Amino acid sequence: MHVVKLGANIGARIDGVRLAGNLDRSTAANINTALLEHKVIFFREQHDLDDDGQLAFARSLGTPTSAHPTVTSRGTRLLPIDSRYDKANSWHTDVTFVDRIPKASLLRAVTLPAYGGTTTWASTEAAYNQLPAPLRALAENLWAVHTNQYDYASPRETATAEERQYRDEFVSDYYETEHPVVRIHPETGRRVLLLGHFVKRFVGLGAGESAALFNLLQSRITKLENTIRWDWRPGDLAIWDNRATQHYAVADYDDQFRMLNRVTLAGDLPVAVDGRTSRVVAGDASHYSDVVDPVPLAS
Ligand SMILES: O=C(O)CCC(=O)C(=O)O
Ligand SMILES: [Fe+2]
Repeated sequence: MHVVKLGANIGARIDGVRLAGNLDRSTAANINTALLEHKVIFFREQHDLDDDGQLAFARSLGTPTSAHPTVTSRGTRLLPIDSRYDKANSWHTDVTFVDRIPKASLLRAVTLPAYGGTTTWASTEAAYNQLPAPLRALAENLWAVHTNQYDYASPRETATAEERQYRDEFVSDYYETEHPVVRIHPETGRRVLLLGHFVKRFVGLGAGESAALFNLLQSRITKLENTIRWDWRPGDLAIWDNRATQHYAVADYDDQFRMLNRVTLAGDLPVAVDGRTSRVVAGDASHYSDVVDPVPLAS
């Protein structure tokens, strides 16, 4: 296994591993270590990996969740990321509207457009490290309200019937959770920022001040130096640490069809700098995901 670093703050490609075979425990542990260090890792052209193989590989790294808390009509184990329904061209960390934020996601390219359709990830650890002391103090004392009824989910005039159907399903149950803006990463012990497009406002602040502060912190996360952009080939698999990143699917492929399959791994409850954990305001996510405290994968 050969880890090729792709950027100073985020991203590595892993060569020399065939994911469809039965991976031994030490290889799985090395992959997890690379994931923690590089935040998003890429495996090129794993053509013999099918849905079952993707799930089996995911199980060597953790405990899969069901497909999604609310989007359940398109399969229960894998979530198809299908351009006809949603393009995810907005910066986010996955599923932060529940308390048990996923540890990681594994995304595999199935059908790609002839041009465009890259995905970009950003390191929320680098963004935290770059904060000047006064902004760190501010962020460490801030809590955000995350909900699945976020702005981006609101229906647009131009939405197609498929997009409307997807959005209706997305908000078919209401979830709201308060998370610290700075959380201690459960495996690395490092501080990371926790924001993204499910944030509705900050606890104790109104809409206007929340928007100003959100933009200030969010723009530090998505600074280009903190990002890595992946140009997919069929069979590519990306894994991101969903506790230390945000991502954005670039919607620059017109009306072409694009499909990738996602398997998500269960995570734990975020812990703030002062030791408090995230708090559910509405919704019960226990059918979606176990709360899984990280166990070191023995090498
Ligand atoms: O379409 C992509 O590249 C990523 C979509 C996304 O946000 C996800 O899979 O969580
Ligand atoms: Fe996503």
